[in-house]
Amino acid sequence: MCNLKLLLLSAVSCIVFLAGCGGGGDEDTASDGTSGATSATMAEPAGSSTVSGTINFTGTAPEQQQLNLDRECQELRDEPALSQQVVVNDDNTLRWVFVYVKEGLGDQEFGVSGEEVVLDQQGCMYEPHVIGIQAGQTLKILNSDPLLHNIHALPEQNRPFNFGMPTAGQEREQSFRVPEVMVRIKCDVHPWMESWAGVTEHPYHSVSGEDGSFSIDNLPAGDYVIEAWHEQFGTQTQNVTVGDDEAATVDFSFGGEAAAS
Ligand SMILES: [Cu+2]
Repeated sequence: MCNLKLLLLSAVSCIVFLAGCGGGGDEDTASDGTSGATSATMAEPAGSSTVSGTINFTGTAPEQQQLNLDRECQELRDEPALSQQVVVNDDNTLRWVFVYVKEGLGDQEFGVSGEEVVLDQQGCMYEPHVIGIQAGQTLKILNSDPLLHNIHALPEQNRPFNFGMPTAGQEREQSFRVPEVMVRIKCDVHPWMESWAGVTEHPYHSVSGEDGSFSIDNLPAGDYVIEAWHEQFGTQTQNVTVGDDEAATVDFSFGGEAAAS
């Protein structure tokens, strides 16, 4: 009887999430070796340079819109859910900007970081909204909610993945094989749920936080093109030269007149 019940359950979820069960093709991701944390090494050669800075916002900061959650999701939350698309901090800096080394590392090869990048589903929102991850690095996807989410990645260079996570405490590992800035991730059950992953060949990336700052550490000395990406304001690049044991500062400005390139 137990087996029959299981069979019925999976049949039902297949009907609801056809794409996740049929042509999803994500099953082999875990066995292709790219997500094997045990064999991963830390990125090398680790340098001694740092490029850091602040993402400033110019113009009038828009109000963060309150999202229209369904009742089931609202009941999980103490506070209303706010849109994460444009988040201007109190000090007029911009959150959720993905900053990375776009050019300048040449043909250097980097070991894949053994650290997992965690993407949680919590209160019917993704946490965090923007992640940086190396190609081949493990992305650990969690469901902290006692309800069904269907996580759906929509890359152009990488293999898409799409599957349901029906219970609280569920975990699943994925990875992206090749660099891609950016990969959109959404939930097919809750249309407001959206997250972005910046996938790079190397570990030199950062996401601006609650003070608008970013920091790219352990860089080798060199001449670099640094790109900053924001989902509404597009991308900007700047050149920077940094020597051994040096720290260089690169600030960006988005919004207002300085909007998207
Ligand atoms: Cu969801």
